[in-house]
Amino acid sequence: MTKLTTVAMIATGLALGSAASAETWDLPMAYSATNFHSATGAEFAQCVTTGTGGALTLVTHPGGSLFAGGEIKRAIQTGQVNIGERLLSGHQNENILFGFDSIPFLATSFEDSERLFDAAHDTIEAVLEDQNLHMLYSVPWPSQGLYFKKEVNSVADMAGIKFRSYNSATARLAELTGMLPVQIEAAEISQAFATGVAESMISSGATGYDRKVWESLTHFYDVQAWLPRNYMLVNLEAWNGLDESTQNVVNGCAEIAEYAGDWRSIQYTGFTLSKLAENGMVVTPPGEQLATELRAIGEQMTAEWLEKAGAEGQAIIDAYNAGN
Ligand code: PCA
Repeated sequence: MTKLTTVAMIATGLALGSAASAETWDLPMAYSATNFHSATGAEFAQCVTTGTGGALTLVTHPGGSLFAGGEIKRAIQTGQVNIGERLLSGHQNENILFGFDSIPFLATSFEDSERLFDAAHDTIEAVLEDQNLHMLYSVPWPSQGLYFKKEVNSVADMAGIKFRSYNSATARLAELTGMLPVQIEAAEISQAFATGVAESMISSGATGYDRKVWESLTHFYDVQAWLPRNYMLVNLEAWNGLDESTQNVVNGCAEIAEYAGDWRSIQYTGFTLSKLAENGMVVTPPGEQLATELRAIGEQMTAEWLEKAGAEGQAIIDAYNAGN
C-alpha cells in the first residue's frame, strides 16, 4: 500500500494499525494551572502520553475551563470525559464517606493524613467503583486555615461574616460559628472577595497564594483543621477498555504523580504561608480561646459525621486510631 493511500485511509476514518487504537482524552481540573495539583496532573498527562507512545494522549484543562469543579465528577461518571481531577469531599452530600478527609482535627499533619487515607482507601475505592469510577491517585492539600479581613480571637468575632465554602463540612463549620456560607469554586474566589460576595474562608495557604487573596483579606489563622484530598478519577468502563500495557503505563505514571504531588504539597505549605506574610497578611496560629472553641465545634462535627457514616465510617476511624 502506498503512503498516500494510508494517509487517505486515516483521513477518511479507516485508520490502520496502531493509529486505529490511538485515543485522546480530555482531562478537566478545577484549579489554576500554576497550582501544585494542576502541575502534578500536567506531568501525569505528559507521562501517560509519552509512555504510551501517543496511544493514549491526555490533554489537561486546568482552572475549571472545561468543567467547573462541581461538575467534573459527574462528567467522568457519565462519560462526557473519560478522566479528570476532583476534590471528593465536595460530594459528601452524595455519600458521607467522601467527607472522611474533612473531619476537623482528626488528621492534621501530612503523616496522619496519609494514614487516614490508607485506612479509608479500600472503602472509597469500592464506593467509586459502584459509581462507575476508578481511582488512579490522590494527593492532599496542605492543612486548612481560616482567612478573614479582620482580627478574629473567638467564634463570637465570626458572627454574620460571609464565608466561602467548598464542601458541606466547610458550610457546616460556617453555620456552627454563626457565619453565612456561600459555596464558591476556587477559580472564582478572587472575584468573590473583591466584590464582597464572600469575606472569609477556610482553605490552604496554597489556595490563598494561588488566588492572591491578600488583595482583599488580611488575616490567616493556621488552625490546621484537616487536609482534604484531590483524586485523579477515570471512567470505569473507559479504564476497562484500555489494553493491559496501557493500563500499566497509566498505573506507573499515577504512582509517580502521587509521590510527586505529596512532596509538592509539603514543600508548598511553608512557601505559600511565607508568601501570604510577604504580601502583608498576618499569618499566625489561632489564639487560645479561638483554638479551644474550634476544637469543641470539631468534636460536634466529628460526632455528626460518624452518626451519618455508620459502621463503615466508624471502621475507617477505628483503623486510623489503631495506628496511633
Ligand atoms: N483549596 C481548595 C480545597 C482545599 C484547599 O486548600 C479550595 O479552597 O477550593
